[in-house]
Amino acid sequence: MDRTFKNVLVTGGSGFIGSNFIRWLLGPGKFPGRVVNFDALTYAGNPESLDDVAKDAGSRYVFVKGDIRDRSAVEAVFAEHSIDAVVHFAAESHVDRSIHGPEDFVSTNVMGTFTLLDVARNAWKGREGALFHHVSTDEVYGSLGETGRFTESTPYDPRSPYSASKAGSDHLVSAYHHTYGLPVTVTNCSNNYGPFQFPEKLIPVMILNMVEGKALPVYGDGRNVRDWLYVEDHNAAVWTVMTKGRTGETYNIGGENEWENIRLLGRLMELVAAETGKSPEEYRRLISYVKDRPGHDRRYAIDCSKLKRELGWRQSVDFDEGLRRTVKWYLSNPRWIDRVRSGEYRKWMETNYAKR
Ligand code: NAD
Ligand code: TDX
Repeated sequence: MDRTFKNVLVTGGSGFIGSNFIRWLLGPGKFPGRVVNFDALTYAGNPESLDDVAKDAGSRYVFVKGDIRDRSAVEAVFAEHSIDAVVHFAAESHVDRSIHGPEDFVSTNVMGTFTLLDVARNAWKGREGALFHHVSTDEVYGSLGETGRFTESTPYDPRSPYSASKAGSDHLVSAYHHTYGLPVTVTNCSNNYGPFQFPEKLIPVMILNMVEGKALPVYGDGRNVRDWLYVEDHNAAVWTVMTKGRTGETYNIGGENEWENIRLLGRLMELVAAETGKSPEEYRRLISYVKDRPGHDRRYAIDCSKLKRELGWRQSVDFDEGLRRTVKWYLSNPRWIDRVRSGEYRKWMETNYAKR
């Protein structure tokens, strides 16, 4: 029988994947209980991403501004809302930022996860049916050559401060399960794309720079490969694992959809051109090969056959369709874009990207 929950704590629910998760979960016919979004609102968190949900869901949606490293704030939210499940999205998530400033990554991703785990362990002593779901990344497995795919038993080999901090958090989750019996599930997913992604990641950077006539910065030779998955398919997989997955298990999630960055950029140019009425050639002239990211992982590819075989998950959004939706969304939400670009983000871009 599927697991059921009453009060789900979503950490990082104002970020890209978390906000899409909450909108999806509180949509028709999925989950009758309450969602508590606990988010520190860093540069990457924008509560406006959930304005519609806050209006429509009434008391089924609660926002609490708080930091996962703040033990007393986490304890208070567990006690006040009788939390029986955690979906842990909150993290520092951008690889380039982790290269320039690794400290926040270790602090939030490792110490923050530790704090959450420890509070959950104390809050759930003797309680049946609770679950801590940890959202992680394929980057913990390192970098692939031309062939092969990451499975759940691929040894960890993180290369960036970001992926090392996520690997550390994965190990802590596993340790809390084996040592203290905390009921956990873990997912490691490939690259997500879709609406509400902060314009520092490849796809939104490229869409917005095309529209604004700015250079399109391609790192290195542009031949690095990523495996792309529409954010809603990731979120459906997370919920499938939370409700049907075996505790103590890890499930890989992926799009079975590998693209070299430069080829993806070509497709994106066609889709943006179809919306703006310009020619893809105009965008092609904006391509600018820039210095490579240090330690740039060459290729990611996920084997998600365990998730498909055991839990019956399937992705539902085809890549062209998902990219088309994403392009349309970025072209029709200038207010959201201005809002997220006006904060810390802008300062960081000015000091770091200006030097390239
Ligand atoms: P994001 O950067 O868009 O959002 C992160 C959210 O966490 C923000 O709302 C931010 O305010 C919040 N946050 C950061 N530090 C916090 C703290 N100390 N306390 C409370 N809240 C804090 O990230 P995302 O792309 O939505 O990623 C979400 C999760 O999914 C991360 O754990 C990431 O590692 C994982 N993941 C992301 C991808 C991807 O392609 N984006 C792929 C696989 C896994
Ligand atoms: O301007 C750019 N130019 C460029 O060539 C940017 C932002 C990226 N790139 C390249 C680097 C990567 O090969 O595009 C690829 C994708 O880069 P990102 O969007 O930064 O994603 P990535 O580093 O692959 O990590 C993402 O997927 C896994 C998320 O940011 C992580 O949070 C997630 O865990």
